[in-house]
Formats: sequence, structure tokens, C-alpha cells
Amino acid sequence: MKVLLLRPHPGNEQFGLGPFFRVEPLGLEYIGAALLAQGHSVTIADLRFRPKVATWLRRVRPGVVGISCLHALEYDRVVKTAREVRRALPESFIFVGGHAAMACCEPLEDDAIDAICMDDGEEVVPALMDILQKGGTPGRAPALRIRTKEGWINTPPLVERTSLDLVPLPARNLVDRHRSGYHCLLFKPVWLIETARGCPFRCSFCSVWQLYGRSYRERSIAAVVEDFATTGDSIFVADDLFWNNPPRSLELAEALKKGGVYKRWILVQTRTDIISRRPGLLEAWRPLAKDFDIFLGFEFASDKGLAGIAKDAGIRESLKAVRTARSLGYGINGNFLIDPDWAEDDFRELWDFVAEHGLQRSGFTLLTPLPGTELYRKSADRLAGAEWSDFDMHHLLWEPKLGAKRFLELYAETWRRSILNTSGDKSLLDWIRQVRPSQIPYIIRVLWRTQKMMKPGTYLSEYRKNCKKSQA
Ligand code: B12
Ligand code: SF4
Repeated sequence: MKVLLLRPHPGNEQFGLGPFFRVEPLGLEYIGAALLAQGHSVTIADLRFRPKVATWLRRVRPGVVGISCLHALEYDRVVKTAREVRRALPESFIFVGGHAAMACCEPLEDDAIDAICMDDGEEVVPALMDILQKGGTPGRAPALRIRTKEGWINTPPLVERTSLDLVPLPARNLVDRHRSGYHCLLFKPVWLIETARGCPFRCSFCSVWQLYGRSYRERSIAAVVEDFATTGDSIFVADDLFWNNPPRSLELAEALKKGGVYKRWILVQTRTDIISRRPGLLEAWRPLAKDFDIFLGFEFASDKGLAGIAKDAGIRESLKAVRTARSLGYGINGNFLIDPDWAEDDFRELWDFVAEHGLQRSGFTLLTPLPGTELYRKSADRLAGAEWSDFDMHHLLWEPKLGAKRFLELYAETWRRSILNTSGDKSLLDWIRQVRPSQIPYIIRVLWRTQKMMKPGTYLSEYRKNCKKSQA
């Protein structure tokens, strides 16, 4: 069968570094690999690039269209894309999947969509395609939420968690035409690699552990080494919790070294306590890339704040992790959360912490109840009327304790203290001096765009606009 897999434009990339971290649709590539093995004809179209969906539909004339929905902020855009497909190809079978689709399917229960994938795509989609090809009813496929005449119903779940080695390597050739457009800041092109999936921890603002029942699944060492060996020089590791299994991580580092697989740049995401307890892991991995960045969820500047979100790690771990990683030559990036319930002193505590420990390379996002999290369940009554496109962790979804105006002044001031403020410690000229001449236009574009994150008026006008809309 002819299958078209779509990665829609997210719709809202107003704030944050979304446009500067444009990475390949890895989930679709794994599904693509599974479908190619079944003998289907597969096309992946990344709609963040040209051409638009209408052209792809004309070119491919697919019988089946899959649309990915990674983030909650994309729900409305995904529905809009599905409607466009439905209008152009009324007889096609249209299904949706991805992290946000699994975490909360109600916003996607639209007449333009036939099914929502509720588990790992590389197992569910081939099972569904088998049934569709034989003319059977899609309701016989596992782990789907299906639209029927009687309404939306669930099909039985998968019997057990999919082994990640079911599909060892993604079909990266299906996005060859977009490769030169995938980048993380100045690293271009970039490849996204998944070595493991899930997380055994339980942070209240995170949907990852909820979705996979706190499980943690690993790809085989051989598959990961092959993936690293056959991809390019700049790598973003998609795992939420890199280095979670120390013996396996050491084995992987050794296998990469043995295979002579070294990179220009690697970025991994992990927890502060993993690093602070296991400096040996960092020593083993550091030689594998010329530049090696770690993204850490610092979240808060106090033990009380961290306990409040069930982080199960404290400030001691944050500081030890930073010291250890820096001493080994790693770049440290991280993120702090800003709670709309904060008082002025909470902002000051964060500013002092950032200044004292030199954490100005961090990002600052609003503590946002994303669907599929504990926080979402607790905050349901505060979210009435909120637009999905505003779930980007930079939009206020309710009136903060300090009032919107004051809160957003302090939020913008927090960003002003970051390295991205070109009127702050690092000027535009300092930035320009650090890059190659060919990269100057790009760095100017990034910095120009991020300056609005330091202006309270930008956030405030968005908030007021949305308040008016929900009152109308
Ligand atoms: C890469 C990534 C990004 C990239 C963008 C990726 C892109 N646009 O293509 C960047 C860095 C830009 C990014 C930004 C953000 N991200 Co993000 N991101 C990820 C990350 C780390 C990896 C995704 C991935 O490729 N995984 C590997 C693949 C193999 O898994 P998968 O995508 O889940 O695919 C499987 C299934 O979901 C399913 N599937 C996937 N697609 C489809 C499609 C169909 C049709 C079907 C049937 C099935 C299916 O099958 C696949 C194989 O099993 C995830 C965390 C994670 N581990 O998944 C967070 C994650 C998705 N991001 C998250 C968040 C919160 C954000 C931000 C809001 C963060 C911020 N502070 O600003 C921004 C939003 C940016 C924006 N404006 O769009 C949250 C989402 C929470 C939510 N419920 O919305 C996650 C889960 C991280 C987390 N720990 O909370 N992100
Ligand atoms: S925030 Fe990180 S450590 Fe916490 S549950 Fe999510 S993936 Fe795990």
C-alpha cells in the first residue's frame, strides 16, 4: 500500500528555540523502516519544509496517511492537517500518533481522523496495515483509539512492551531530501539517535514516565553502534535519560571506541544525580566527541522546590553534577522552571543561584501542566479556555499570584540575565567573534529572535489576547 507519513509544522514556534533545534522525525523513520520491511511504499514528508501538504498528496496519492503529534501545542495543527488530507483524499485512512497523541487523545478525536495510535508505532502501525491491506476492520488492530459510528473506542492494548530491537535501525534515507535542513543551533546537519526509551523516575510535570509505566527499554549495543557509525558528525541523543544504566553505558562507550566511532558534537539529556554519582561514566564518554554538551533538568534553585515536583534529587546533586561535568570539559546547558504561583523572592533566589554557579547558559520555562502529567490532573480547573497552541511553556495559562504584569516583568528579567541577552554580559560582537564568517547571518537571526523573550510586553500582549478570546 502507498503510505504517506507527515511531520506537520508545530504551528507555534513563537518563543523558545524550536526553530533552532530542527531535528528529523525519528519516530516516523522507525515506523517507515517497519513498513518498508512489510513491502509497503513509504514516503515521509516533513512539512516544516516546502512543499506543502497538498503537493505531497498529489505526488504520492496515498491510501493511508499517518500524522505525527509530538507536543501538546501541536494538537490543533495536527487536526487542521488531517482535515486538509480528508478534503483532498476523502477515501484515505488517516491516523495520528506520537508522544502527545498517546498522552491525551481527546483533542484529536475529530471526524477527519480515523484512528489514534496509543503505543509504540513500530509495532502498532504494521499490525494495522496488515489488516487494512486484507480489507479487515481496523478495530482488530491493537492499541488504537478508533472512530466508530457509536463514537471513539479503544482496541485492546499490546500484550507486552515492544522490544526496541524489533526495528533496529530507522529508515533515515526517507528524509534525505530534508537532511541539510536539520540542525541544532550551529551544528548542521544533525542526526537524532535513540539509544533507550522511557524513564523510571516520577517528576510531576513530565509525561514520559506516565506513558511507559516507569519502564526503561534499551536498544542492543550492536544496533546503537551501527546507528552512530552510519550517521553524520553531529548527534542529538533523543533519550530522556542518558547514562541511566551505568554498566550498559560503559559497554556502549567501549564499543564505540573499539569501532573507531568518534563525533564532532554530541548532545545528551540526563539527570543531575546520575552524573554526580557516576563521574566514571563521564570520563569514559568524553573522548567520543570534540564538543560534548549535556542538557540537565535543574528545574529549581532549592530543595523545597525540587521536592514539590517529585524530582527525587536535590541541589547538592545539581551542583556536584555541574562541577564534575565542567571539570571533564563538558558543556552544561539546562532548564529551570518558573512557577506562576511564585512570589518576588522566588525569582531573586533563582537569579542568585544562576549567578553564583555560572548557569547563564540555561533556559527558563513556565511550569506548565502538560497533558499526561500529574500536574495536569491537579490543574484541570485552572486550564478552562486555554488554547493548545499556548502549551509551549512560555505562555501563561492562568493569572499568576503576582498578577500577569509583574510576573511577566520578572520572567523577562530572568531571561535578561541569561547569556542570550545581547545587552548583557555577552554582546552581539562577542557572539560574532566566536563563529565562522559563514555562520554570522544565522547567529544574528537566532539572537535577534530571542531578544523578544526578554521583553515583558511580548508575553503580556499574548496573555491579554487569550484572556479576551476566552471571555468572548
Ligand atoms: C526531539 C525533541 C524535540 C525537538 C523537536 C522535535 C521535532 N519538532 O521534530 C525540540 C528540541 C525542538 C523539542 C522542543 C520541545 N519539546 Co520536545 N522532545 C523531543 C524528544 C527529546 C525526542 C522525540 C523523539 O524523536 N523521540 C524518539 C522517537 C523514536 O520516539 P517518538 O517520537 O515518541 O515516536 C514513537 C511513538 O511516539 C510513535 N509515533 C511517533 N510519531 C508517530 C506518528 C504516527 C502516525 C504514529 C502512528 C505513531 C507515532 O511511534 C514512534 C516509534 O515508537 C522528546 C522526548 C522523547 N524521548 O520522546 C521531547 C518531548 C516530545 N518534548 C517535549 C517538550 C515539552 C518540548 C518543548 C515544549 C520544550 C520547551 N521547554 O520548550 C519544546 C516545544 C517546541 C515547539 N515549539 O515545537 C515533551 C512533550 C510533552 C508534551 N506532552 O507535550 C517531551 C516528551 C519531553 C519530555 N521529557 O517531557 N523537542
Ligand atoms: S523529567 Fe526527566 S527524570 Fe523526570 S520523569 Fe521526566 S524524563 Fe524522567
